Amino acid sequence: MPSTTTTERTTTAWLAALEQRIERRDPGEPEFHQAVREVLETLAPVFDARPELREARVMERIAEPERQILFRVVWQDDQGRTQVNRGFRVEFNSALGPYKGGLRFHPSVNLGIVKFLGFEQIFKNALTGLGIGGGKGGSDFDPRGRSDAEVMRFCQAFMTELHRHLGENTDVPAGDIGVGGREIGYLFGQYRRITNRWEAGVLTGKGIGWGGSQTRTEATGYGNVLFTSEMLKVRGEDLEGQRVTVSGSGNVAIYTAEKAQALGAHVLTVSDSGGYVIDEKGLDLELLKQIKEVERGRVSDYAERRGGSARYITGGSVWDVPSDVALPSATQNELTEADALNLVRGGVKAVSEGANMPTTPEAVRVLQAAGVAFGPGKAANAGGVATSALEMSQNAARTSWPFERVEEELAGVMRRIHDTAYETAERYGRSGDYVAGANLAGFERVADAMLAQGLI
Ligand code: NDP
Ligand code: 2IT
Repeated sequence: MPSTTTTERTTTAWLAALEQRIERRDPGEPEFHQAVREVLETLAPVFDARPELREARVMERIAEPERQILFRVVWQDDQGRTQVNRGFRVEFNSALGPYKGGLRFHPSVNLGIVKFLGFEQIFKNALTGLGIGGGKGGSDFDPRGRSDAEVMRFCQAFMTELHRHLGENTDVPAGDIGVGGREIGYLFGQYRRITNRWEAGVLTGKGIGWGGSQTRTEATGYGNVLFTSEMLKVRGEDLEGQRVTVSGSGNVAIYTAEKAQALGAHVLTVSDSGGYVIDEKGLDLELLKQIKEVERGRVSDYAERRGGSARYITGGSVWDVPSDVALPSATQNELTEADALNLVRGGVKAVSEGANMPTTPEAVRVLQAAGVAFGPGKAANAGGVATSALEMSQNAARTSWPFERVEEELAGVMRRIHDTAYETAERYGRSGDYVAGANLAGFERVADAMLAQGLI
């Protein structure tokens, strides 16, 4: 039908112009632009079907954060020297609930990175169906090589400013790269001290003894493996006996490996910014946890202590290792077009993003064109934030649920997210395209709430 073609062309051109406006407005934020582009590229069908959304300029509104907070963080190191860092919190969208999303402490953190993460978080959180808005924050503070006392002083200084913007019904941070249980503890202690309130729901990822939820530590990794299993099920397969490669060796990577092993997979690799380990016998997770979670060591230490079956490769790419299933769980843009071509040559069947935006757009295209099942982070790694929302529910009810209950809820959420992404893609004629399905479904939930709430 020529008229449909014309509309589609017009919508695509309009979306491209919108993208350019967003890029011009905030230059120098390449990761944010990439995240916006990846969403806009898939939204034409919904704007064609529902012109009122275009009329109401909902996408322009979503791409503009509701509030951006930048602040100075001054603290003292163990030598008594003054250190100055920058703190960020981007409160992106609260149409569906309080701002919710992690804090990242890494030297690479800047406003563009926080905005990319916050933008992704809006759609991810909408997909969980659990009533949480989107936000993200962090600092260019580098926790690597810092003592516990230094990390504590930094967290206290960071929270001394951030606390005035938070609240269990306002904005609820959690962890991300460089922020785990230790940091959440120090942040919570300082929040409580300043506000004189036991407000458990103001942070998630807390310790089990003081308001934390069972399964939160495991949730992102477990969730991504559950999502991968759902994608494989559609193809009449499961994880039993599959060769799995995992990148990263932090929170997400470790529990990805644990769940994949529990489902019978052979998990071969982990990595860090220095290199990767290939362990032909399959990872020894107890040893990995001891080195990473207790000693805060490197994957090279793992290879040394594991003995014969493990090799450490300095530099290089973990995606050089052929596998049936690849689960990137380190950081953005870590799986490139060349890596994707390698994976396809090695016969990969599924790639699912534990990290946020780890696969470059060119790599996504290669994988999808080759018929590989591709799980985008917004859907595949939503188990972490979903379990954070379950932690908030438990905090609000002043109760705590057993591990099995939270794990069962998590499995249900991941199944629903998979089915929603799958069915939405079908409905819009993008069968099997989980990127389009997740973006369209997440966008519709946020857009409908915004329309109903007036000019916000
Ligand atoms: P951690 O800090 O626990 O671990 C991060 C891992 O990724 C480390 O092995 C680290 O290696 C590696 N890494 C980080 N930056 C780089 C880099 N620039 N180059 C190479 N390797 C790097 O973080 P998480 O496991 O929590 O987070 C991993 C990813 O998962 C991130 O993309 C995060 O946004 C995403 N995510 C996390 C969730 C959570 O609940 N924690 C939820 C959903 C997504 P090194 O030590 O050498 O830096
Ligand atoms: O990217 C993410 O979803 C997270 N880092 C978890 C956020 C959260 O609030 O649990």
